[in-house]
Amino acid sequence: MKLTIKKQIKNIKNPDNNVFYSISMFPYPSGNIHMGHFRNFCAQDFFNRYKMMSGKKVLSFLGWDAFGLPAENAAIQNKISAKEWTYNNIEKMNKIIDSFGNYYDHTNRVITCDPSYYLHQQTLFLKLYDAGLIYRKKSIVNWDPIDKTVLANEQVNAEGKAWRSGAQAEKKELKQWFFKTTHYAEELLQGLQDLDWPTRIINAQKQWIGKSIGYEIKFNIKNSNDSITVFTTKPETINGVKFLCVAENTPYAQLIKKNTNLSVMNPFNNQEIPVYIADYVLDEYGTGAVMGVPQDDERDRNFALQNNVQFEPYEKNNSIKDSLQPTTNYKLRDWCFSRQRKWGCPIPMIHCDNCGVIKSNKTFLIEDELQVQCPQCNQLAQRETDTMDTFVDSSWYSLRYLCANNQEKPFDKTTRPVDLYIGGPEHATGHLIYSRAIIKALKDLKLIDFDEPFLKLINQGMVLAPYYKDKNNIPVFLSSVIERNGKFFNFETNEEVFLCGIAKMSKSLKNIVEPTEIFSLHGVEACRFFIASQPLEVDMNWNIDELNGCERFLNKIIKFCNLINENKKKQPDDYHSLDYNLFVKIHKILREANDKIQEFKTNTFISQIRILFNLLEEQWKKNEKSYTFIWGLGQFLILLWPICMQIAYDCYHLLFNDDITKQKNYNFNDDFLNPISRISIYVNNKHKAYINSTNDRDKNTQNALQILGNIKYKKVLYPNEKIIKFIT
Ligand code: ANZ
Ligand code: ZN
Repeated sequence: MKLTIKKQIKNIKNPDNNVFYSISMFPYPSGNIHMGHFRNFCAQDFFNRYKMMSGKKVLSFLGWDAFGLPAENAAIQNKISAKEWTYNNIEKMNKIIDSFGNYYDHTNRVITCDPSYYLHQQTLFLKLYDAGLIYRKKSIVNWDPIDKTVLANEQVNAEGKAWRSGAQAEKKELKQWFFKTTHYAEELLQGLQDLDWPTRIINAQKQWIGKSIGYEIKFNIKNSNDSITVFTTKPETINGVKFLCVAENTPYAQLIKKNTNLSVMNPFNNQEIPVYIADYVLDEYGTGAVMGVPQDDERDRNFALQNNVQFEPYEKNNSIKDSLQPTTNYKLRDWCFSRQRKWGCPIPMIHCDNCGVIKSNKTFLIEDELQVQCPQCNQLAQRETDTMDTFVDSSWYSLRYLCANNQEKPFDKTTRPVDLYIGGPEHATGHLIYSRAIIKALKDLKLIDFDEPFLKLINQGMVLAPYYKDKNNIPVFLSSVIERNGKFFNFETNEEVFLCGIAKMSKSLKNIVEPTEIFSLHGVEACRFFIASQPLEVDMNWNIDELNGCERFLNKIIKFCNLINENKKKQPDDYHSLDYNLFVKIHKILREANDKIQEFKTNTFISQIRILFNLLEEQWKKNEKSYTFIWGLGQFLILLWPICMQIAYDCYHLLFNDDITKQKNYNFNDDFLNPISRISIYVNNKHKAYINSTNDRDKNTQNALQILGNIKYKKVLYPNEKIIKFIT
């Protein structure tokens, strides 16, 4: 039997190969656990447990991304504190997560709204501030007048309405705190090469960083000593330039406002051209000014048509690049991370009338007085009331998990990058950029010795479910729908309902499946098995028929193990012989299954589990019992254990009176090969089969002939104890 070498999974840098640090993106304590959590956390657990079975020390934790606006809003509505609301929810959610059966190290708990976390975050802030990586500047922000907070661009819709309150967002100039993400633009880009991440996330980050190599060209203003410099990636279009456009918030715009008849000279052909202010030019990209080439650029053309600027074909200047120095620009912006919120990590800065805005000499609890003594002049001053964006909290929690009980420091030498990180793709250009940038900064501060937080990333797909509506087009709860003869009914009202499609589980479509409810109906292990049987990175349909199928399969396993156990007790002698053919078959399946889960392909792993079970059942039906058979059943249970721990544990204990968790995953180089000594059979120098060896040459010859179907031969040779050769 020839086994091919399987494609290796990418060899990711792992400082200590015996440790596997593996976490899911930590949840927000909203109070609800949904199937999306279940899928994400359980998938993580499958890999964790598989790694445990392979002898790795698995580090896995569950924490809470516990600051944020919903707690504050709930506090206003429900008259309980944001803190109480948050901790109640954590407790509630923890109970449900416990029932998933996942492994976590609970001795190190990270809850970001806990002082044991956010006080350390303030010390990190101060270090980053000292390093010049944090600064304060005026910027125009989207302001929500109802929620009274700054909104990110993504939080304002096309009509300019705030995402949460629905208020018309206002533009406001405010002083905000920024982290210098741009300092890391090139490193963030280069670092992507070493990451084992989904291609679409890598591409999204590349695009977000937006590296662009171009040239700066200076246009002198007519009758003035001033000039306007543009950034262009197409300098060869210089002869087609019909105007310059500058962005509103630039010093250039000020010049135009002063002199509305401003024109500049094209340095390459001395043509005089007008200058405009246009909102398609970004103030924070390049130089904030562009040269308009209506002939070749669509935005420039639209602008020219609107403003009656004439243009015609022109000659490209292909040698212009020789006289210019290339410059690099990035789309990436510095990160504005201050929020006008109470329920967040305080920013440890002081506003003093005498000294200005200065560093605090201590960290603050949320509840601390706003009035403080200035550390420089001892006068009464105010501490900063803005708090940090929750993405600051989530940028370094993976470091803290490993040493969450360290009271002196945010983290220590035991911290390390995450080997396997699982979470949704929606964080591609948010959390996953912020965290990478902060980790790079912490490395620069020599606080850690690695510069990427997450070595391997997997995005799990969403959990979808069918949704139904009644004849008035009103959604009906999925749990109230039953099928009768191919039609669907609401069993509470007996009215017919109609299947409308499959969509992400949501309250509005009433197609949510409650984890606790479904566990009590089918058992959590059937649900885990169902999750594992779907390709992890693709959206999955929560299909009850398929879940029922999983449940049936698990019941079959239990029944089968009971049956074998009874038989083994009655006829133990049947289970001594070695069946080499069966061994090879099982071996092949085990090899395949192990490869698949190492490639994080749970669905094909499950297929191999099913194939192995079918093989064993077949064997049993043919009444072909052997030591190999019972060994194969044990291996089957070891494979199953990461998915269905309880069933695998109980069955293993029943059959072998041993603890399954003390076993190891099957290994191709394992000694299992050795106790079975085999002989190769050749016919005319062609390898045909193997048989188990006996010490008797004649017996071996007879056995071989039996397999070969009693062929006629001229001669039989025994070059050594491992080979029989027939010459016909
Ligand atoms: C002349 C030209 C002719 C341009 C042409 C493009 C096509 P990327 O690749 O994204 O870097 N540009 C420069 N600064 C800008 C700003 N602040 N806001 C908006 N647009 C800006 O794009 C660079 C190109 O985008 C530059 O090259 C410039 O227009 C424009 F046929 O210059 B180009
Ligand atoms: Zn002062």
